[in-house]
Amino acid sequence: MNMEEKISGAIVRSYFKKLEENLAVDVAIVGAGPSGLVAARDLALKGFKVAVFESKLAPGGGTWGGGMLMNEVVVQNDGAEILHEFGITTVPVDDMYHTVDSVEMASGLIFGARKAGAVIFNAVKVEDIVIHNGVVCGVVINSNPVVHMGMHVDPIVIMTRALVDGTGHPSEIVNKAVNKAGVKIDSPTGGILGEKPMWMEDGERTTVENTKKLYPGLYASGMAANNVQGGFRMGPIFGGMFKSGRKVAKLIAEDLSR
Ligand code: 48F
Repeated sequence: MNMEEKISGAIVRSYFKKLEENLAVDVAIVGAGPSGLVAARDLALKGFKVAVFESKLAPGGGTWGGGMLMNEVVVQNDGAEILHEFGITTVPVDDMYHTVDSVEMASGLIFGARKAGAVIFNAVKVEDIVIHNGVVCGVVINSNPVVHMGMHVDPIVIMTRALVDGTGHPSEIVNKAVNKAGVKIDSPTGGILGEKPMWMEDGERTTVENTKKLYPGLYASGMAANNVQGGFRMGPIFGGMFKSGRKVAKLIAEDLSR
C-alpha cells in the first residue's frame, strides 16, 4: 500500500471510530468555551462519556483574545485554583486577582478537557435539539462549513442523557428549546430574559447562580446561563465561567447518578 492510501485510511478509520463511539453519550456540551471545557473535564474525570461540539475550527470560545486583543485575562483566587488543576500558570496581581496569558489558558483548557477523556468535535455546528416526551435527549449536528455556505444538506443526530448550552452570549440551544420547541424553562418568565450590560461584580456572581437545569435534560452554563436569566456581562474576567462549568458538571453528575 502506498503512503498516501495509508495516511488517508488511518484518518478515515480513526475519525469514524470516534464518531461512532459518540453517537450516544452521557453528556453533550455545545460550545467549547471556558465553562463548557471545565464542565467537560470534570464530567469526563467522573467517568461520564462526554462529547463537546464546537462550531469554530479552534475550540476555546472567547478565551483567546484577552481584553481588546491584549492577550491577558484576569481571574479571582478561586478561579485561579481551577486553572492550576489544568496546569495553567497564573500571576498574582494582588491578594484577590491574577493575570493569565490567554493563549496558555485557551490551549490549557482544551488540552485538559481532552486529556480527561472528553471528545471535542470542532467545526461542527449544533443546529437543533431532539425532544422526546418532554425530555431533551439529543443534538442535531452538521458540518459548520456546510451551514455557513447555506448548502441544503441534512444533519445527523447525537443522542445524550444531558445537554449543556455552553454557547455563550446567544444561548443558541436554549433558544431552540424556547422558540422552536415552545417549552417553558426554569426562568422568571419561562423564557429567555436576555443579557444585561456590563457590571463585572454582579455578572461574575450571577453567572454561577444562573447555572442550572432549565428543563428535563437541558442545562446552561457560562454566558448562556446569564443570557437566559437576564444577568449582567462581565468582560475579560473568567472565574465565574470556570465555577459555572464546575457547577453544571456537579448538577449533571448528581442527576445522572440518581
Ligand atoms: O462564549 P464562549 O467563550 O462561552 P462561555 O463559556 O464563556 C464566555 C466568555 O468567553 C466570555 C465572557 C467572559 O467574561 O463573557 O464571552 O459562556 O464560547 C461559546 C462557544 O460556543 C460556540 C462558539 O463558537 C464558542 O466557541 N458555539 C456557539 N453556538 C454554537 C457553538 C453551536 N450552535 N454549535 C456549536 N458551537
